[in-house]
Amino acid sequence: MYVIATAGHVDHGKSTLVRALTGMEPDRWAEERRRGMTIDLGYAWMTLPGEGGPAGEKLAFVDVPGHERFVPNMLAGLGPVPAVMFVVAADGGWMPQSAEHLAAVDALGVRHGLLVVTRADLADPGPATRQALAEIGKTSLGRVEAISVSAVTGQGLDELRAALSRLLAELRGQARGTAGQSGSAVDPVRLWIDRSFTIRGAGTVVTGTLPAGTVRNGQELLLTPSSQPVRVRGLQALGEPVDQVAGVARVALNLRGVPADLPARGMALIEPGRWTLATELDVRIIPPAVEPQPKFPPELLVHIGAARARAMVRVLGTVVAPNGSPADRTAPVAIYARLRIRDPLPLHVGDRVLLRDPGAAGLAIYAATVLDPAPPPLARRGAAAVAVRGMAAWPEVPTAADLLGRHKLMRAHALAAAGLTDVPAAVAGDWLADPAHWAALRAKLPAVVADFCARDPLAPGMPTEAARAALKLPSRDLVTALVAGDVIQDGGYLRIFTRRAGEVGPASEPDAADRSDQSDRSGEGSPRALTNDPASGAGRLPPVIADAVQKVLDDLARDPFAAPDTERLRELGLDARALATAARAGLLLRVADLVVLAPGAARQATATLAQLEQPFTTSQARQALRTSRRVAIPLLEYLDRARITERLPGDLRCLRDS
Ligand SMILES: Nc1nc2c(ncn2[C@@H]2O[C@H](COP(=O)(O)OP(=O)(O)OP(=O)(O)O)[C@@H](O)[C@H]2O)c(=O)[nH]1
Ligand SMILES: [Mg+2]
Repeated sequence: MYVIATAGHVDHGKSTLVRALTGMEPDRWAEERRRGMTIDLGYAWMTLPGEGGPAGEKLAFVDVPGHERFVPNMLAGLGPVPAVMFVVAADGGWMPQSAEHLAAVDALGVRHGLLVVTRADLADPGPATRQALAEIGKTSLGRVEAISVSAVTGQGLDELRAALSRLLAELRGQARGTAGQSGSAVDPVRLWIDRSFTIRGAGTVVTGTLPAGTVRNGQELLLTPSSQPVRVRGLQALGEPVDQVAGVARVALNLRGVPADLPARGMALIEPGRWTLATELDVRIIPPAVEPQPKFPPELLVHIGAARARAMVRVLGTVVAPNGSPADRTAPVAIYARLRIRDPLPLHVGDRVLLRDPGAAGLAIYAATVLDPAPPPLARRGAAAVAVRGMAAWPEVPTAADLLGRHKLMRAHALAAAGLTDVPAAVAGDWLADPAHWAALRAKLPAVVADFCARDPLAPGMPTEAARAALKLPSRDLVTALVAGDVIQDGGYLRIFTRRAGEVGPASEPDAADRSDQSDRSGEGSPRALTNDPASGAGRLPPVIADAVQKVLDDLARDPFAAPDTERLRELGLDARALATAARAGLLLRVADLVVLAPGAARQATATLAQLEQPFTTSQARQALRTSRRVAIPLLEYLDRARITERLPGDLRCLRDS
């Protein structure tokens, strides 16, 4: 089956022609018949003769109104179809809505069609044909066949049927040229609803144009924008019950699970997981070649398929021709904009949307291509300019690699829902990464881990979660996937592999070995307890400080949680800097700037806290550790950071299981 829409000025004979071809009445409403004018979309179909295409092929018409008041209906009819039958009356000639409908056809990127000059019994069709062909030739339709007919005498109707057969032969296997409109039977379903009604005994029925994909009896689809699941309980194509139908097609679906008054024109039935439900989208607008350039109002109407939505427009930037002559240097070749809509539209990258300014005099229509149906927020100053530079470098329809370059990390299902198929291999789970970004993260990880371990020398390593947060990654799995080279992962911790010791250990300043060698040379007077340990790094402490630290450790050996107070530290000549150095060397556990304990205090505290009934209060912990709040609070916070304890509401904590 093929679907073709009519287009053309009011009263030029579109509906009469459809009636003459199909024998069906496209004007369904009494009011339309009384006024002799199409108001809403009409539907009719015919079987084609064999010429130029297979005999018996069905062709469905969507007949649109020509009157300027019904432009939204016209766009809803034209939106999802791949071909157009452009109608001009021989006695009317090229008229305002001829131009407007053609502008809509062009903005939608419709590439297939033919020109029918009607009412040829009333005037010479020559002049109208020549002018219409000239206008059509400038648009996406390009060169089309022209046939003149009279619905009154029947002149030209056989030629028209033959021309329609040839058009369908041309359409077969042809795409409209943008992603998401390729018209293949395996494409995801997005059926734009244009009518909804109730049939007694059957329930809710919707009709629409299915541009691509296959709808099957019993299939579950989602009704946008609410994403309510509905089941196809019955299926008709051109009045005949069928089990399945592939786009392009006109279809009627009997739906289960949806009240009759819910579906409405502009909603869509989509395959779950195959579409991005977009409320924000970045688009490239191809501006009309007119001077002066129109100014975008802050609000426009977005049309796609049979849908129409109000959009807040934020122009991100304009790209002008780089090597244009001075005169047209300011002529934009593309305008990049972010649109915000209230109710989500099911979109793919590459979808052609049409933007319309309803307030403008005449039909102000712009063609736009969806570049990103889920763009990142423009948080920082200058983010819009950066975004424009990025998008301007993309091809007409961006690829998965382009989108990844922008988002850095994306889930495979998000790319699939954006309609992108050229998806690279995942780096972890269903995560995909921009290769350059991934390489940069991998290069950064060792420094992040080393830094953490240097600050917390007695921690068993950097918790994977802490590394995830430090690298601002959305998942710990990504951290795990980044582990390579000197970084090793052990349980929930990351450590640097220390080659010198041939062992895995925390901390390890890369040049610790050199420094301890130096200290060995000049290390006279250092307390044995400190210099004996080859990995301690104590040797780089000035002897005075090493001495003082040893005194602190002696005190702590007697009373492990009685951290020296400021008085005692001053007496020993230990300031925050000295304590930090000692902590970095692994001689002290520094839980706050001026609160130090012996290495191993964390383990000891854990053992003590394990004796308590869980969860425990700070005060219970303080008593069990036989210390003061000055020590207990930073110590507990240290244990929280090391993920040994877990903080609960109400000043409570418990030990984590592992
Ligand atoms: N003489 C003659 N009259 C025609 C022919 N085709 C259409 N008409 C007449 O032209 C008038 C308008 O025809 P419609 O088919 O309603 O025009 P339309 O393009 O569908 O109009 P809208 O849907 O309102 O845009 C009617 O009175 C038709 O009878 C034709 O080939 N010859
Ligand atoms: Mg009509």
